[in-house]
Amino acid sequence: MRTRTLRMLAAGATALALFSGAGAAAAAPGGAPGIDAKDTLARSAPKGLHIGGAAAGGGHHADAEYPDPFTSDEPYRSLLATEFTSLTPENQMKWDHLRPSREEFAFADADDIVNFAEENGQVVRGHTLLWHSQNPAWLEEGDFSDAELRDILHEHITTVVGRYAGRVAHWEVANEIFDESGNLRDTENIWIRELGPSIIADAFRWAHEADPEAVLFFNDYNVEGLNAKADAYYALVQDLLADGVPVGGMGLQSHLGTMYGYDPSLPDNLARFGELGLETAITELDVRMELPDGAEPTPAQVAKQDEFFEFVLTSCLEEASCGSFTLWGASDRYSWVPNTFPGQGSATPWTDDLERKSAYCVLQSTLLSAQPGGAARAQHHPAYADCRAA
Ligand code: 9MR
Repeated sequence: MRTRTLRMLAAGATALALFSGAGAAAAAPGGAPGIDAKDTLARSAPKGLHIGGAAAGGGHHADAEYPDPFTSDEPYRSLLATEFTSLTPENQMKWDHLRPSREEFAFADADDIVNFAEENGQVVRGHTLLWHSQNPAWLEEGDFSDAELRDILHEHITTVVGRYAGRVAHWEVANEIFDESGNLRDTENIWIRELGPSIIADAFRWAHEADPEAVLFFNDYNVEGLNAKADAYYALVQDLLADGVPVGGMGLQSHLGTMYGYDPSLPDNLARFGELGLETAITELDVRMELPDGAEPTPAQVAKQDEFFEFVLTSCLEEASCGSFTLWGASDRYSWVPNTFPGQGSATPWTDDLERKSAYCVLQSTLLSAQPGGAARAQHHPAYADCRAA
């Protein structure tokens, strides 16, 4: 029986219906605006569920007008430290960040995040080791033999995973290896194209050798529901497990948009990977919306976004295998969305100024309702009315 399901049932009606209390949550002295260190997502979560956030830096931030968020924005760092129990380096462990050349590893930014997480009692989700995107030119355009490429990947995984052995709890080993039809990306992905699909199993084996304790994940977008892409992972994972490959988890990124809807079969999809013995995780949740010409979200868009966040969180809370719930961005200011989809945005639960949005309140109340005795506690929790009123 799934413990968290029981907790949710015990909590009774949906979280939103339970809130009627009023009151004010004071900001912690020295903390980020709107943050009370005792009143965070991390503190609201039931035991056994990590609440994660992406630590912003690298990637699209490198071309932005603002300085590197993770290393220089103190209120943002304070938010990361207090709201989350898990951090994912948004870009700082990707190949283009870690590997300026074949000979070099540039670990400074990744080390900063791992050290920060340790200081704050957080776990780290490593992201990522085998991907078709954000690879350095020296790799993509190099003229390597198959044997050399294999050595390069082996050395990378052994060195990176080995460096953080015991300090990175989850590794998203293989990222986005299937296309929407469920075919391996065997032209885009240099490793699969040059070395064949068996390199996927090797990557998991090498990662496991370098850190036997880390839980090793697949990770992808558009695999939230029961669809062709998710089916491809389900079939591959079964084959790999039958061969004794140390696959330990399935990550559903969950980049959603209010204009697209969400797939109601998410709980069934999580459950089937759980039944294979895998840990499951929501790894990159955000919910974007169309905001042409800098428009503000309408009440209908906000309501829809609230519903999407609540649905994904509830799906994870109700599934015992779902051990981690990560938000891809802890401020709209740093979200990848407007950069990739001009005219879209407002995708995270925090404003540009790190103020909590309606979606934050929904996440917090949904977490509180999943606590043992959650209904009673949630009913009187002052944070909800306060942040709804803000
Ligand atoms: O958020 C990341 C952004 O800063 C980068 O510029 C972008 C480059 O591809 O990658 C973003 O993160 C992606 C993640 O690593 C994998 N899943 C999709 C995410 C959003 O594009």
